Amino acid sequence: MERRFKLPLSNSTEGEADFVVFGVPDDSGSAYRKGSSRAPDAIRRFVSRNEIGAVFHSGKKSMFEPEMHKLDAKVYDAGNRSRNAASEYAGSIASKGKVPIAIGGDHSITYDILKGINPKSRFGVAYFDAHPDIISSRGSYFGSVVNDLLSIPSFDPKSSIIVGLRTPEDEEIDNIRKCGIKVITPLQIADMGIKAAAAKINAILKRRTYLSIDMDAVDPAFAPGVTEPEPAGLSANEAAYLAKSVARRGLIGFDIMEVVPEYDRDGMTLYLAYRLMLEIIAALEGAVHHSTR
Ligand SMILES: [Mn+2]
Repeated sequence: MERRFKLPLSNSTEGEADFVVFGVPDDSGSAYRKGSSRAPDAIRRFVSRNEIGAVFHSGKKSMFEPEMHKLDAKVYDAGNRSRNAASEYAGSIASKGKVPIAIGGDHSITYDILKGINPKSRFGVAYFDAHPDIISSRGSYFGSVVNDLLSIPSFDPKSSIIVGLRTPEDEEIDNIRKCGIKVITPLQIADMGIKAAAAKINAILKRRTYLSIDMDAVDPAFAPGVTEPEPAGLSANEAAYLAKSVARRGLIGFDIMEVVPEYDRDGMTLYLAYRLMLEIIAALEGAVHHSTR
């Protein structure tokens, strides 16, 4: 039996933490290329063995410092939950005014988590993904997440945006138009510049926001270890910049999905997923205390 690792960012108890991370090792919603179920523990193992991101409180192990300062955030790594338990757990975390952070697993878990959180007032989603995941001819899998979200009464597609989209199917282009969700492609981001792109994304996210990151939003050059790699994606830096600009609004929760360790190279996707998590928490740190839930 391999010993279980905790994320080095875990520095608090469940009761005291503002941010609670949990893994959902489930890829039953993937249509093919399974393996994202192994991501939560692979990320923990990789960053623990390399002592990455152990930055907190004591400051004794500053491997790097998100936003060039030490995080004071209180974070708890709660280990793994089954899909059903994750839904319930995310709800209980959010109801205590903490930010639930999920590591997938396949992207369909995002729906289970938002169903569990069940936001009372209207909310939008910042959905980082190469694919729009808005298939309606089939449900409850990683290709139908955004369409499934439409069944949550407080979900507002018009205050939501798919960031990094580049591979929609015909059916999905129709569904995007029908429900009014916005999109921004990597080429549009390149054309307008990163600052204008961040402003555009935040102008659309008028409401309380959930951030969901499918690692395939990022270019395979930076994140090869994903279920469905698509070329010409966001750079690692663009993804971090845009995710942080969204996180500064305050979030009702966020997740990082679809990492497949088996297709990774030298842990680079595992490391980037963790780096994004640290950067988002750093951006949230200031926002969390004055966000309205
Ligand atoms: Mn996806």
